[in-house]
Amino acid sequence: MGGGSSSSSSFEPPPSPTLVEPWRTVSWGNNQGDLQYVQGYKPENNSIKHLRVLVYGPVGSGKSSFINSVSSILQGRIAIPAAASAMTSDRSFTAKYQTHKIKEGRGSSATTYPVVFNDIMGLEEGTNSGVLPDDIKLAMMGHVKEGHVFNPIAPLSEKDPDYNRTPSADEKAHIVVCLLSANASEIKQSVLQKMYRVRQMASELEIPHMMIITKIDDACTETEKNLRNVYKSKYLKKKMEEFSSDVGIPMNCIFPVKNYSHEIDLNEDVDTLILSVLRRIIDFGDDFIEKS
Ligand SMILES: Nc1nc2c(ncn2[C@@H]2O[C@H](COP(=O)(O)OP(=O)(O)OP(=O)(O)O)[C@@H](O)[C@H]2O)c(=O)[nH]1
Ligand SMILES: [Mg+2]
Repeated sequence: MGGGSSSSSSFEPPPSPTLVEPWRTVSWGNNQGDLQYVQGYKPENNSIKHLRVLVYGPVGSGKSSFINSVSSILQGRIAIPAAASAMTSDRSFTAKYQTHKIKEGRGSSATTYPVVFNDIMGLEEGTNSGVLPDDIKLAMMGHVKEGHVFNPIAPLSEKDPDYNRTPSADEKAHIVVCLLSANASEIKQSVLQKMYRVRQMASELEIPHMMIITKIDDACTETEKNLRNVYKSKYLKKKMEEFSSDVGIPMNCIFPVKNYSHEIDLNEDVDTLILSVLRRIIDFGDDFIEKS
C-alpha cells in the first residue's frame, strides 16, 4: 500500500538553489562607468606614485589569476603578467614577492597604471609551510624587497639584505585583500587562524582590508550557468557569511568574482564583477592614502 500513492509530501519539489531577488544590485552590461573610473584614478597625494594592493590567501585561491584578470580588463585583452598555476596543488606556486604593474598604452609612449598589485606566496596548513603571517605584516609595512623568496620557517629579519629598512610611502600597502575560493570544500582551521591574524595585523596598522571570493563559477551550478545569478545563489551567500565570520570581515567588504582562467577572450559579465570590486579597492585604498 502506498507505493505510487500521490501523497503531496512525497512530491514536494526540492527547495530552489536561488533566491527570487538578488540581495545586492549589480549593473550588468554597463561596465563603461566603472572602467573609466578605474582607468582614470590617480592618487592626489604627490608623494605617492601608485596605490599598492597587497593580495594574500590560501594556496591556489586565485591570487595570481585575480591580478591577471585585472590586468586583462584594463588592457582590453587577456594578459598573464602574474604566473598562475596550471592547477590547484597544496604547495604555493608563487614563492617570490613581486609587484605587478599594469601597462597603459603601447610602444614608447606606454606608461603604467597608478594601481599596483603585490602577489605573495600562499598560506598553507601547519607551521613549516606557506608564507608566515608575520611576513605578510612586513609586506604591509613595505619592509619586503622586490624578489624576496619567502621562507616558511623564519620571518624576514632586519639583518637580511631583502629587508627594506626605510620604505617610502608608496612601498607600503594601502589596502590588503584576502582571497578565498568559494569552491574550497573546507578551509583548514589553521589556515583560517593565520588569516584572522593577518586581518588583525592590518587593523592594528589601520590598513583597510577586503575579501574576494573566487571560483564562483566552479562552486555553484547556478553561477556556472549564468554569472548574473551570483547574488541569487543561496550557496554563495552562505559561503560569504561563513568566511565573513571566520576571518572577521564585514559582508559589505566581501565581493565574489570569477577570474579569467581558461578563456581566451574577455567576457562582459566577468568584467562587471571584477571592476565592481576593483572600484572599491581603489576607494578604500585611496581613503587610507588620504588620511596617512
Ligand atoms: N574556474 C575558475 N578557476 C580559477 C579561478 N581563479 C583561479 N582559478 C584556477 O585556480 C588555479 C590556481 O590559481 P592561481 O591564480 O595560481 O592561485 P594562487 O592563489 O596564485 O596560488 P599560489 O600562488 O599557488 O598560492 C589555476 O589553475 C587557475 O586557473 C576562478 O575564478 N574560476
Ligand atoms: Mg600565485
